Amino acid sequence: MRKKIVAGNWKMNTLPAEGVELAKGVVAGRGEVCSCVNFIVCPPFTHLAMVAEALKGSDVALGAQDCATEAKGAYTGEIAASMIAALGCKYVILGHSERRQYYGETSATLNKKMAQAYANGLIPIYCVGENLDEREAGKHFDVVKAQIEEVVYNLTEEQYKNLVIAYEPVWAIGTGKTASAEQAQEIHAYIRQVLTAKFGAAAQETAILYGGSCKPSNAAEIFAKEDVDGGLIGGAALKAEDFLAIGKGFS
Ligand code: 3PY
Repeated sequence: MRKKIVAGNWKMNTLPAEGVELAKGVVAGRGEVCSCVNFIVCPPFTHLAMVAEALKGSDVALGAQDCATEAKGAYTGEIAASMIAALGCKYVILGHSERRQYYGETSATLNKKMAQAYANGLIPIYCVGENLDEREAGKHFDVVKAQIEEVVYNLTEEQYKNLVIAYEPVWAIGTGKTASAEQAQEIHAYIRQVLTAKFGAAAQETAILYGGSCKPSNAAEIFAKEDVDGGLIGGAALKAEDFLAIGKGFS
């Protein structure tokens, strides 16, 4: 039985006090959603300690949105995986398309970040997905395959057991466009096939999340698909009510 996960990627939104209120709202309403759903919130780095405090005593997990490629040292402005782990993070989002697109993250960068995450006991939420041109050219399968082969295939079997994948079509991020449930299932099944080619039966246990304008009105239809194990949620994660409603999308 695969984990059902609803993870909120807050991106560069909320001030610390607002983030704490949001986290408290998630904790307060969490009981209304099946305990089988694993909620994760990923606030900006600056809020991690305060949000960790707000989550105390609940089963809502904390994640960061990124980590550095290096363990420590003279890397001005960077945040090490050990630092976010020390603040109580269990997860770290890596390879989000905004990081790939605006900050030039490549598979080489992401291999280093993955190594740092594992060295510090964090579970990566590794993001893959194609842009609009790639989708229109019918290259989406090749794109996600390469993103997996170049990074995930380098993991040991032990590391692979602690991995979450998020499929986020770039054309559906912040655009209001969503992949149809059928499009999501098609590519999630393909991702699982690519994972199976390397990791065998263990790929049946890997949670593959859908991301990209996932909201209360479309979550249930998408989550009903066999290979969709939850969502990585952007804008709708900024309102506790909507975030929790997405969790109710699991039937
Ligand atoms: C979105 O849904 O916009 C996201 O990018 C989630 O990571």
